[in-house]
Amino acid sequence: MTVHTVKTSPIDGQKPGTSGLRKKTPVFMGAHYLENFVQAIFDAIGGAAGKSFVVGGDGRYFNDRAAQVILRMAAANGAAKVIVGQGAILSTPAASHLIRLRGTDGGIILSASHNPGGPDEDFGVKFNTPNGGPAPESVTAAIHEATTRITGYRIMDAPDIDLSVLGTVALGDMAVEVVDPVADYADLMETLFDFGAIRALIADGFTMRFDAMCAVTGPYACEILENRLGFPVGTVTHRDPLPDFGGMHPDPNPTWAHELMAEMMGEGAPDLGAASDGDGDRNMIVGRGTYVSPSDSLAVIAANAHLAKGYMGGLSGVARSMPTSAAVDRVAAKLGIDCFETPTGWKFFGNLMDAGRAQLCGEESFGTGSDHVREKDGLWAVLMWLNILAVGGGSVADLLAAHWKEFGRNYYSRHDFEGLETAAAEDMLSALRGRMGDLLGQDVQGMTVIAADDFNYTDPVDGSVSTGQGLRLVFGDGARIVMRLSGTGTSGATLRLYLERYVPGPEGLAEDPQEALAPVIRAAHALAGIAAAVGRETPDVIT
Ligand code: VG1
Ligand code: CO
Repeated sequence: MTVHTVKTSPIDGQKPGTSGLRKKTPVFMGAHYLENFVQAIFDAIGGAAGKSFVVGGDGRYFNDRAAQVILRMAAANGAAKVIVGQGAILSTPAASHLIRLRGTDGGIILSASHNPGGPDEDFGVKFNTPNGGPAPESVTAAIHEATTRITGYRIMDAPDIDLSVLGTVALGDMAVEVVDPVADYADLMETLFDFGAIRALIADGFTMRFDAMCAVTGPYACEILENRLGFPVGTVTHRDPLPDFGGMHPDPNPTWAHELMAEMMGEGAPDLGAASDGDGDRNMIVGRGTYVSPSDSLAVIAANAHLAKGYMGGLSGVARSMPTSAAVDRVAAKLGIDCFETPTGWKFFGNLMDAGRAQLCGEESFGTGSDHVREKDGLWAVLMWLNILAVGGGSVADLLAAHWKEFGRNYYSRHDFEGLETAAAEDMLSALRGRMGDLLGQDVQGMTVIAADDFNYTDPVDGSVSTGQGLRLVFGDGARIVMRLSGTGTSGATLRLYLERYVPGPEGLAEDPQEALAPVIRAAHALAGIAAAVGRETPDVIT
């Protein structure tokens, strides 16, 4: 087994976005592309010599090949050990857990998460730090910098490792330990939730449907929901992970998980419906005939987490991304705990969780999780809902109605405009940014602008500053508009328009969100001139 240093030169655009580096699969499969990026990761963290890493991914096309390349590169770079999920499979939260459980020097996750997979779709690579969380901006910046001055990468000449067999084998001087991707994660869930109470709920006739969307959560959901909790076989649908996700778009929202939505809104729907994304870190929660917005899910979990055994002592604090609705803020205020507002992307929660300041975190984009790992965690959220319903009683609809009655309702929606011309979208936002000062005090759609800015964040733990994280317009009645461009796409630009309006109740709590938000939507279009700037009136996806 010889180690080669292969000559290479920098490849443009290897800049991680909101969550790792994502590109079209053929780009990642191009000459030196993956290798350059992986070498840059090792270089940026001071080399791999003597270190241990976790490697695994969501099983999408090229996952298996990329894992073999990374193993040969880790060995050539002198790593001591790589722990890899069987078949190179690990959900993002399971990888985060394994990094923490084994105390490794980090991990490399192969995933483009909610983006479709396949030979012509998307692939991605993400580095997680020893705390188990996505690399913070300082590390991703160092990785990007390393990609711009790379001259060679180290790789070992060796046959493929058989990753279907559990156990430890040698690759040169490096140990490769192939582990069951599900077992440790499932054990962790049993420490957090009351499986006995959930089993009793099931024995009482409670039914559920979990749509794994042909992505990585299939094996996890089958083991936990069917094998360990006792839901009947077939509760988990689209349960076999496929390299192209069976052509599904593994993003758990009403648009892409339409099969689940149809079942949950139809006759004889199960009590609870849920779906997860490509890499298992997102969740959608649906009750019988009742869609739960992710921002509301976060608030309901914050208010009821004490019903789960892992959280009985009460939450130390909560955090949400800036575009996420303020529903959880109201719960935090009642509980008398801190509520932090961070930029979009899970990497910003890591420091707060490490410092013990935020225990529960969430994003409007179907991401919820706690400090049990350092990633958002789809199945965790589903189990939390099951635990809350099992101990607290009632239906999803009852729980939501009671929550709104107590706290009022933050009507919320996100409108995505996809495939825009990047320059036009950027120009629109910079024009709006330039006019922010003038907008103060203006009346639009019967609402007055009382604050307008571009969100900047100073991390309260390490003082690092992140600028330009989204334009916000706040109105006198508590309504809010946020606009930013997606950092996870692989072609063109996606404008995300986030809309929110608070209704204290007791009247007006059961409106259709799009109707309740109609004036806010009109105000957003009028203020930003979306149609004129990017030529689009209607969004592609509404969540
Ligand atoms: C999106 C979401 C963000 C999430 C990110 C990664 O980012 O808005 O909340 O953290 O995806 O999620 P953006 O930049 O496209 O808005 V995942 O499950 O795709 O890793
Ligand atoms: Co994901």
